[in-house]
Amino acid sequence: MSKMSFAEKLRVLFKGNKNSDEFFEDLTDRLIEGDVGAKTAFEIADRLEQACRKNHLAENSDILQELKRILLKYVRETRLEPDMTKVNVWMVLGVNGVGKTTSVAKMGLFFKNSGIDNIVLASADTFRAAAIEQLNLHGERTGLRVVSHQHGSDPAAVVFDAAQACASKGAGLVLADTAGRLHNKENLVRELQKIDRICKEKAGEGCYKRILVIDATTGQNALRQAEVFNEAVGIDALVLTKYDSTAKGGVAVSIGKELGIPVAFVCDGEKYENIRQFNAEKYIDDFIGL
Ligand SMILES: Nc1nc2c(ncn2[C@@H]2O[C@H](COP(=O)(O)OP(=O)(O)O)[C@@H](O)[C@H]2O)c(=O)[nH]1
Ligand SMILES: [Mg+2]
Repeated sequence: MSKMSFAEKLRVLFKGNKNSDEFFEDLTDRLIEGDVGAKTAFEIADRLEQACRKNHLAENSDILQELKRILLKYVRETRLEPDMTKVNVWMVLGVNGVGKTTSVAKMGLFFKNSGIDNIVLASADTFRAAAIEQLNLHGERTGLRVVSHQHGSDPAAVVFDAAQACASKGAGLVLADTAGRLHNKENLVRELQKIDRICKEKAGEGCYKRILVIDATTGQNALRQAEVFNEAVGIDALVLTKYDSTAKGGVAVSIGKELGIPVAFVCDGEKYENIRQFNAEKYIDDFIGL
């Protein structure tokens, strides 16, 4: 398969005749290859075609600006900031391997570096012993406090203790790592709902967030994951990981359009500093090569 990015393919496409049906069909194909999702890709191409006809757009730059405008309507952006007068509890969700544990540590350090203290990482993926060790190691490296119980214990109890520890200082931020066994959907949903209740109970008014971690390289699987977790507990925001390892990245467009879930952070590497707040406009500019 070609390693060309969507932006590069778009540049090739724009060398041809923009006034043909073929152009919009090819654009649809490129959008699908870019992980936008078939349904959304057809809609985008349709809208662009209509706008081009209606406004007699012929210049590459005008068509690109119109495409940007359309994509920006679909992508959602949010800024996650803890309210430091209260206890904030953020539950971090996602299937195995997407980068939950790494993202918990990255967000913890991100907010620590922005001057927020009393950050507690909760090791609520008690299903795997390695996950607890992994978070402890991140705690040592970043200087962030970690609350953990032993392997196999009740994840909701870990979150409870972490929130308690955080609340003892009046206010703070709990970032809870969770397990992601999607193959056993029913159990996962039950377990998440139990953790969800504790988080809701422990967080201050408006300070509970459910954050879904999505691997940007997984394409339309990511949309399905978002649907499952959104149905189970409701998702407030996304963290998009492994943006460094994909030439595509259109998944934020389809999740924004289909589910209306906004992106809060993008991660583009394994290091702690490889995290930034999501900027929809910059994301679209990168995507289409503006
Ligand atoms: N290239 C890259 N790798 C990442 C990123 N985020 C996480 N990873 C890697 O993905 C793997 C799984 O991460 P982990 O946090 O353990 O996933 P979890 O199972 O969801 O907790 C690890 O090797 C991470 O270093 C990212 O933004 N870019
Ligand atoms: Mg993990």
